[in-house]
Amino acid sequence: MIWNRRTVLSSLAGVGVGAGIQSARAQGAAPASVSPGNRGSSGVTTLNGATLPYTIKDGVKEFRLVAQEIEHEFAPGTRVKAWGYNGRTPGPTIEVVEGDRIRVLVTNQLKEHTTIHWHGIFLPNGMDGVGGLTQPHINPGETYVYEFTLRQSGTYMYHPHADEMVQMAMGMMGLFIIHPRDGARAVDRDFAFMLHNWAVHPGTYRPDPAVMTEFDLWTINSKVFPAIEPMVVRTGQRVRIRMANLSMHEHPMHIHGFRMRVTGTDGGPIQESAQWSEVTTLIPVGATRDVEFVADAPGDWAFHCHKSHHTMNAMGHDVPNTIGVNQSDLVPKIAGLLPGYMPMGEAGMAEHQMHAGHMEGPENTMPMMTGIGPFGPLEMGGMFTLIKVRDGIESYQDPGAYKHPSGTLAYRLGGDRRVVTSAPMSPGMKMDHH
Ligand SMILES: [Cu+2]
Repeated sequence: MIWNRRTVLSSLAGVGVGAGIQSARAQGAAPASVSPGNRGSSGVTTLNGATLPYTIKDGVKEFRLVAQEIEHEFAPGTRVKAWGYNGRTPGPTIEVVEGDRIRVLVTNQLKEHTTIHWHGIFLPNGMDGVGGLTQPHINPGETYVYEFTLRQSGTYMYHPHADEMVQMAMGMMGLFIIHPRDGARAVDRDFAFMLHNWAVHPGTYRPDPAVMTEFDLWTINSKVFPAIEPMVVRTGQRVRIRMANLSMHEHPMHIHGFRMRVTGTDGGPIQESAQWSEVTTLIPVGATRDVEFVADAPGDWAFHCHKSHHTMNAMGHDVPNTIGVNQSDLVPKIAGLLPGYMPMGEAGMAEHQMHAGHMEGPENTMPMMTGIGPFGPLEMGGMFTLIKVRDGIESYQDPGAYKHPSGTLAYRLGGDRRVVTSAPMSPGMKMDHH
């Protein structure tokens, strides 16, 4: 079946986009750059990310991806030399409409060969991007052209299929989102991100691709809490979250305050009668999941991986277990050998968070637990962020901490049960997500 311009434009209108905006974006887009915002033309917000602009040439949407080494910051305090596309990891999100014909020019600025595989997408075999099998590798300095017509909708991915273990460990991956041509399944807020793991040994600057299971950074769109953008939503809006996982572990992603309908996988949309509800949905390795919910309760709701080691930043895993161990008689002995030694961990690890601000760790290494909320330390890191639901907001800027209405806040038994208003976060300790 052939999709003419009118069909495509009307389908764009169906997902809330005017044709004028679309063509303005297309004309204004510079090749091989990313759009200034993280919100795509059809409305997907890639957390801390960007949408790849395109130009239209002979009715084909033409995109450019440049594979390259980049400087990347997981959160203030930890920077690495990673690999990505167009200056970022994950690469910019490709956002298109079912029926589009697309052309992607892939330039390799790495010092080794690469390819791009279009994960989950129906295409001619020779466009599948498996180096050595369906195409020669893209050597350093070369540009390859992929061109195909999109025959499906849903949430997919792109990633190298060449020296894959290394290139994905270094951060090379991106989202590929195809909107249905009939405008079906429109939502008010449409968020997307990729889950990943990194081995950045404390004090080092390059991810270690040899690590197979013991990673120390767990990221949402290559950021860790508190640097992950919150998902800001107006009360009553219908929300979709698209999650993709190219890490080496599965991630049970957990929502507070709502239940999520699982509405799609990288096999495409799930028909309504077959959708199911969960508050924790597993994102398997090499898969995507779409979930939807109606944000009918205001608040600052946590959203995170439920593997508790995945909401931590860098930590040693080979430490002796000191919980319940009285170390008082050992302190003078150890302090004689290690000046400044502090015993920790007898009652638990919460005190680690309290020391994070003034105890110096290894260079280029964030504290294991971090983030300060209106009521104190959050003791989180890694794959943790917030869904901020607010009544009547006009802007999706971070609205700050939620102010709990009287009578809706847990209180200390025997304490003064006054209305406790959320204290503003102290400057310098706020949850920075840029
Ligand atoms: Cu996880």
